[in-house]
Amino acid sequence: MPPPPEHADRPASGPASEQYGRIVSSHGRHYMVELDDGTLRKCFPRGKKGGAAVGDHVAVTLKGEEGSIERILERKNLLYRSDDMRTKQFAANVDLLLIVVASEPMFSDDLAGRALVGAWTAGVEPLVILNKADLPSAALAMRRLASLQKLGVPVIEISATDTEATRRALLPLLRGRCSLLLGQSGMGKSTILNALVPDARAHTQAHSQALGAGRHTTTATRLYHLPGNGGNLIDSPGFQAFGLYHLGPEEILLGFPEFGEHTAQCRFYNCSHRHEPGCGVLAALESGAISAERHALYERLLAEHEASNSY
Ligand SMILES: Nc1nc2c(ncn2[C@@H]2O[C@H](COP(=O)(O)OP(=O)(O)O)[C@@H](O)[C@H]2O)c(=O)[nH]1
Ligand SMILES: [Mg+2]
Ligand SMILES: [Zn+2]
Repeated sequence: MPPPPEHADRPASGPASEQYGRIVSSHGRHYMVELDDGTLRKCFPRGKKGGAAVGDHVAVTLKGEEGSIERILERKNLLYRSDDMRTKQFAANVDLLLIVVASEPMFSDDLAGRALVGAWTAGVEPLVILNKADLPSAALAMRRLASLQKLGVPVIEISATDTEATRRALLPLLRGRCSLLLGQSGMGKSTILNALVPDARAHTQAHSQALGAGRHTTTATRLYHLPGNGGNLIDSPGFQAFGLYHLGPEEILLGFPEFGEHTAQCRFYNCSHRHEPGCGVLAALESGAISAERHALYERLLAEHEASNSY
């Protein structure tokens, strides 16, 4: 059988022992790989090489029950965050980023804005899910999302505790695609996952047992198949920080597509859109065409990037 086109770097005939699969969970140094035949194998990266992420397609060689990851096949994208201490990979080959927010506890505008920038700079389509729509405070959260909605980012309201309604709202959007659930702790990611993947808890336990990893696996990132849907859903641990230190000035601008038309008006070709005279972006900020909150986030990301490169 010829390799599927999205795996162009699969040789038509590799070493007989080499098989292909997808990473469905990661636990420190080892990974769970789902082989093309649907079986799961615990795999280790070859040598000291790390860097594989959940969602990666990989070539592995099997040795008994375990395997080693020989290569990471070509990626469509990689979503990750970074600060001056370290880089944390969320997932690879993501089609849709589900940014989960809620009003109790109230989500952070800053973190939601960063997730959106992360999606756009990686070329991933974003969708904001406002969960806990049953709470009266949800209306306040919705108002705080207005600046993102104005940019054309879709926002849907759900109550994940209403399993049937959640399935009706989300499953059609996730069909045939790989989606990543991202959000702060307490926003309702696990509740959404359990509504969409009814046996998610059982799967999690099976993984933990196979890995001999016990209780510590609760913080792992994991890929689940949406039953009868052809889509996959990746659940990730909640985060309290979302550094984007790896993004340089040009990449940061990709996260602010609404600045684009205004940068054409800037007097200086190398304008940083912060303090320069004759800056089109600052003029748009002044007139209200660009939101103050978005421009403030832009300035924070630039300042963080500069600070991280200055020592
Ligand atoms: N009122 C309400 N509470 C919810 C909803 N979804 C989740 N919760 C609650 O919010 C808390 C955090 O949910 P959880 O799924 O664990 O969030 P996670 O940390 O993002 O995985 C739990 O107590 C849930 O029962 C919802 O739609 N409405
Ligand atoms: Mg959770
Ligand atoms: Zn400018």
